[in-house]
Amino acid sequence: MDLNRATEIIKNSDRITVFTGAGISTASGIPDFRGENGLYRTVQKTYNLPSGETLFDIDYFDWDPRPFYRFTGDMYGLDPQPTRCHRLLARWEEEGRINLVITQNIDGLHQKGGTKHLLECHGTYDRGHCRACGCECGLDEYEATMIRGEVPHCSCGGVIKPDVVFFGENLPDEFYRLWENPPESDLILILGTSLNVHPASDLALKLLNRAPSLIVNRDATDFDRFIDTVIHGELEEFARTMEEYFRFTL
Ligand code: CNA
Repeated sequence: MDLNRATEIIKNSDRITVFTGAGISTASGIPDFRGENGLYRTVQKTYNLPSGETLFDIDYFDWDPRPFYRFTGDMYGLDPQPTRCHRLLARWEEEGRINLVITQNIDGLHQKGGTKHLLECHGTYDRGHCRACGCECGLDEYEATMIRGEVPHCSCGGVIKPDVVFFGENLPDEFYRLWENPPESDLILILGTSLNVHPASDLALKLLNRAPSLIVNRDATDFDRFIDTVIHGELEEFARTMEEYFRFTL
C-alpha cells in the first residue's frame, strides 16, 4: 500500500476528524462484522442464533439475552488491548492534530488507548439500564456477571442491558447533536469500516462534503468513489508507517 500520499495529507492537517469502525480493533483480537473472519460468519453457529444480526437485535435480546451475554463473556476473555492505531490517534490528539474521534465501536479501546474527545455512536458497556424498571446501573454492578458470560439482573428481577446500541434502538443524543453541529475539520480520516451500518455511517458520509477525505481500510467499501484518497491495506501497517514518519514511539 502506498502510504506516501496519506503521510503528505496528514502532515498538512491539524483539525482532523476521525471516523473508526471494527477494523481498528481486529489486531487486538476482536473480530469485525463483515471481514473475512467476521462475526457474521461465526456467531450464528456459535451462539445458536437465527442469523448473525440477531446478536444485537433488541427484540431478540428481550426474548433471550443469553447469546448476547455469552458472546460478551467470550470477548472479555480475549482481554483486548488498544492497538498501535488506537495509540496513534491518541498521540495525534495530544499533539493537537485531531479534534474528534467518532467511533462505531463498543469495545472501549479508544479511551483505553488515551483518546479524550470521543463520540461513541453505538454507546458503551460502561453503564446499563434495567429492561424492566428502567433504572440505571454502573458497570461495577454487573461487570463480574457479564465477564462470566451470564445474564445480570437488577434488584427488581429485570434483565440489565448495557447501553450499547442494538438494532432497533436510537443512537445517543450526542450523535444527533453532532449531526446538527459538525466540527470544523480540515480532513476526514476514515479507518477500518465498511461504512455499511446506518445511521452511524451517514454521519461520516455527511462529513465528506465538508473537508477533504482519506480512508484506510482492508477491503473496498461501497462509498470509496465519494472519498478523495482511498488506501486499501492494514491499519497496523498504516500506524507503523506514521510512527516512523512522525518520529515517535507508540
Ligand atoms: P464491518 O462492517 O465489519 O467493517 C469492518 C471493516 O474493517 C471491513 O471493511 C474490513 O475490511 C476492515 N478491516 C478489518 N480489519 C482491518 C485491519 N486490520 N486493517 C484495515 N482494515 C480492516 O464493521 P463496521 O465498523 O463498519 O460496522 C459497524 C458496526 C460493527 C458497529 O455497529 C460496531 O458496533 C460493530 N462492531 C464493533 C466491534 C468493536 O467494537 N470492536 C467489533 C465488531 C463489530
